[in-house]
Amino acid sequence: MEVIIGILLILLFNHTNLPPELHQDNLQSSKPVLGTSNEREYILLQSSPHRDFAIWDNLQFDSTTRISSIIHIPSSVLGIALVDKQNNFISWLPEAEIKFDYDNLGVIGAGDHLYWWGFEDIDKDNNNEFYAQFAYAGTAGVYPFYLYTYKNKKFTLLLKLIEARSKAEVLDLDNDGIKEVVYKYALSGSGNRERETLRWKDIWRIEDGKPVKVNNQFPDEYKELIPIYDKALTTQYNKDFYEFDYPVYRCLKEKAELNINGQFVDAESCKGILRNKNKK
Ligand SMILES: [Ca+2]
Ligand SMILES: [Ca+2]
Repeated sequence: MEVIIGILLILLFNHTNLPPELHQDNLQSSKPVLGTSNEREYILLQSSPHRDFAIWDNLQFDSTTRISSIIHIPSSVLGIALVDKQNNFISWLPEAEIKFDYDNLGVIGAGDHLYWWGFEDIDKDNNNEFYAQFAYAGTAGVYPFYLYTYKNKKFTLLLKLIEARSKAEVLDLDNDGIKEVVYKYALSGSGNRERETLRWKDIWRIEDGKPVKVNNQFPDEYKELIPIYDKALTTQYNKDFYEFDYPVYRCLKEKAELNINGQFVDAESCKGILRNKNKK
């Protein structure tokens, strides 16, 4: 037994002490290097709009170009840009640039963290879409989701969704070859109870080049929300807190049931109830 543990320890020790160059399998070129973090080296963005910008990660765009997440190193804020193979900056994607907010001495970008991204033809119109979900540090769990279409050599922002405790998925719900965007979120990110129970989801599809909500085409997707609202409306534990939002839970439940019955609705009017209630 001791021998086996010893071998495991040696293997573990050897793995974590690999020479640094063996950890750099994500990099397409190793020079020039601007700095290092625990995870990887930064590749200096050549012809950069700012000297502190580096390439964080790349997606292949075409034979000469990549879609790159760009990091402003001092602030860890990320943006998205087209970059050539020699690491020359070409252009930012719309609304995903890193900007300096001189009034507040801050840096604004698309997010602090890039969760996942993709570049593929999701609506089968022979033009690829680019999508990315970011995260912002903070308890509300705001994870901005961006969806672009690339047509006539131009990126156009189709969707930018920024809600609390959100999660986007790009998947083909009904196996018809067209992918849907499922965006789950909370109507309020102000407290644990709100984040977990004021839940909603919208289902988006690109139709004729425009994003449209198609919630009622996926009635089964709304069945999982009903028990969340029912529990919030009947719980006895900390009932006072839940009671405060009863009108919102009832509104959400009604909307979910309408989608289950095939009638399209979203939760915009429920957001209105929540806003008005909080004003009082
Ligand atoms: Ca497409
Ligand atoms: Ca589909």
